[in-house]
Amino acid sequence: MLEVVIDTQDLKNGLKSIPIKAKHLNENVNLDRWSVAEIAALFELPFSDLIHRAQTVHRENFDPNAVQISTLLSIKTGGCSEDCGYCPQAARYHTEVEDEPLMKLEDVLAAANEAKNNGASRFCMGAAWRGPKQRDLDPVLKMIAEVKAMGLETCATLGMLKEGQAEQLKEAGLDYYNHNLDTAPEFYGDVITTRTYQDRLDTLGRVRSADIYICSGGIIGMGESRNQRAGLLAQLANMERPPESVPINLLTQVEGTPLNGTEELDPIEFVRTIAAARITMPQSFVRLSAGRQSMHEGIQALCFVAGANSIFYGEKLLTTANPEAATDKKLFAKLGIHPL
Ligand code: SAM
Ligand code: DTB
Ligand code: SF4
Repeated sequence: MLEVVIDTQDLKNGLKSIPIKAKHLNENVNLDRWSVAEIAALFELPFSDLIHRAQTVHRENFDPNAVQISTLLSIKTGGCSEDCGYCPQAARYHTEVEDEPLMKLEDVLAAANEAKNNGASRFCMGAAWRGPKQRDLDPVLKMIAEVKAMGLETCATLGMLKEGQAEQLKEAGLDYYNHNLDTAPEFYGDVITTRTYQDRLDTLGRVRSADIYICSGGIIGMGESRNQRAGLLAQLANMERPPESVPINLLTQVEGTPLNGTEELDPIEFVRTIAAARITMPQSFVRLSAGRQSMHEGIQALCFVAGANSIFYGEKLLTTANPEAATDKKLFAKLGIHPL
């Protein structure tokens, strides 16, 4: 039984139309299943054909000149117990990142206010935790409620969630939870050993059950194969409801982390990954995430043409650099892009 459902929130978020196949009566069941081979075949297309297909899908679903902007804040930096091979915040790696306490509420609110004044529509709070303990969660709930009250969309990335925690976040006013699958299941063990792929899927399940929007994607350029890039996208695209927001990060190499020194990914391959994400997840916001600082603006422009329609904005990601707001404003003006 099919029905066209026009959700005013979707319209507000910039969706132009809702394809009939994507919305079912009473539940949003994802009818599109993508095999890894089908996605790998997208990567193999001549570049112009791939971009044309991605841009066509993009235009069917979104305003092609609108880009959603989120600002990130690291509310708890460093000292993390996990062993994610890319991450400068893991305590076990010798990087320049220090273990800092949880930020004070007033400082978080000042940063959120600045992000809002700079035009961000969403404020994302990140913590270098394996997952929040209850005594950690309580002050974060307060931050979420107050940021929401400022009229910003709220996002948090706090690690793995236990039973009941997602409901508390929802109750506080959380709109999005970011928790990345990071890579394909078969490459995952080469990057992280302190939590499993299934742990990540379980957290995403809890977020979905609590009716919080999912932000989940991964990192490209960690030495994975093209097939494994396709494998990550298959995991995301084949979810019962694909994530509303899909961050595609280019590995930011940080001295002291195991993945520092990995062979650099060809930028065109990064654009291809964005295009494949757009085609396989037509209704998701695809975020051009970490890595923009080292990316030529021509490559960023190609990413927007390939269907990226969200970025992190502001000169810092969590601990590493992001382009200055003024640089991004110039790029948007040059490309005729307007923020959502
Ligand atoms: N500690 C929480 C967790 O890992 O679930 C939340 C914060 S963690 C830093 C959020 C995400 O940032 C990671 O899942 C990873 O995808 C991304 N990330 C971390 N370091 C990165 C790097 N050096 N380059 C690109 N992405 C990175
Ligand atoms: C995501 O996918 N990328 C952001 C956000 N979610 C939390 C984090 C990127 C972190 C890059 C390394 C750093 O700044 O520490
Ligand atoms: Fe910790 Fe998150 Fe970094 Fe992994 S990615 S080491 S969980 S802060």
